[in-house]
Amino acid sequence: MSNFQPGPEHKFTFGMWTVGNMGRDPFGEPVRPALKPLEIVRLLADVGAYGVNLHDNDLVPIDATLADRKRIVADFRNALKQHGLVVPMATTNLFSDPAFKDGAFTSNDPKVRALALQKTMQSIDLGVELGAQVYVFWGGREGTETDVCRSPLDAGKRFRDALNFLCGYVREQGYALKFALEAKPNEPRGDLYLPTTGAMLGFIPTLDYPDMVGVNPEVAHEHMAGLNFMHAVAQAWDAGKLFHIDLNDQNPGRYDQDFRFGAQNYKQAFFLVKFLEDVGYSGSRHFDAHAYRTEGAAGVKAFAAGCMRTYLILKDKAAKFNADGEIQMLLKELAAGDSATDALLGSYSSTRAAALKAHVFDRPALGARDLGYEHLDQLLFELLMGVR
Ligand code: GLT
Ligand code: MN
Ligand code: MN
Repeated sequence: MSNFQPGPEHKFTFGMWTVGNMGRDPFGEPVRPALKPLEIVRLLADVGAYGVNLHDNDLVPIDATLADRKRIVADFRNALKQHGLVVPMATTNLFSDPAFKDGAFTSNDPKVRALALQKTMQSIDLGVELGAQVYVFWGGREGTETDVCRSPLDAGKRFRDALNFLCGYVREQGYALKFALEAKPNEPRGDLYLPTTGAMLGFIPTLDYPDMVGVNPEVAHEHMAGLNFMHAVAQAWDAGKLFHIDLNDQNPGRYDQDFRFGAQNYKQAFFLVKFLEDVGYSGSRHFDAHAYRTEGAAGVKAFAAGCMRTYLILKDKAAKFNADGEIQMLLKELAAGDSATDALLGSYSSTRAAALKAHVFDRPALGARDLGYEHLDQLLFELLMGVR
């Protein structure tokens, strides 16, 4: 792990919209010039990324002719080849165009819903043409400012119908493509439907082809909802649904900040990286973030390099944590078995239930046990701060 140099084996990817972010916000104009797709590819190759992900309109303008599209895609493919970058994930922009101001798949207007399906099929074709294996659905405008306009039941049904339709399309085309649903609690709408990764996980089994559909949890989105991101990721992993992940950072209770990975919560970022590495997550480590608005070209590069370097530093810390004799001994002691009661636990049997009912516990002794988490947590702090 010397020098924390990113390589293709780390599967670090960035959205075109991340390093391409011009620093526009609701209060201010862009502070950085627009980068051409080919400049983005060069920049990402320079900093050592493995891949670049995109919305349809990050590459092909919404009003491009077929001839334009052909030329743009050919140039982009040449640039990818020249710089050794891949496109593992693609998605659709269903939020920028005013036609989608009241949602895309969940809109009350059937024409808007049909347009959203058409745009997504075309964008799926583009993604597959570029090699994408994961297709993300972030419902940027699927929500409300006021619930006077529609029932969330209708919205849910429409969203389900759209995903079922698109699964059917992908199957019929024979594409090897999986869908990953990305939750967010709010912004740009006042409230977004299916606001958390947990909500998405509950929704997936209601689809026609649930095996094709998983989740794309984003750090900042669960933090916006005040949740523990690593717990959400663990639930997704346990369900076999962690198809993709969006890494970035921010504190709870803020707007959608999309800060550099690890910029805000070192400890939570550590537990996340440790989780992904310990379980052997093999998908992209995708950074969905952007440089502070104070930055120019050099700052954008520092931002991208920082995301990957932070991940690798935390990966190294996770290995140190796993190899730390004292920490591991304490963890082992905490979860140590007890031969007298181990036999009482496990799958249900009537003998076990009867034995358990008859067992006498020393409840005060259980409550009086000092668990030692203060010491353990301090050891973690010292390990992370490099004084251990
Ligand atoms: C947008 C959003 C992200 C989504 C992207 C995919 S676009 O930047 O904030 O969280 O992942 O549509
Ligand atoms: Mn975000
Ligand atoms: Mn995201």
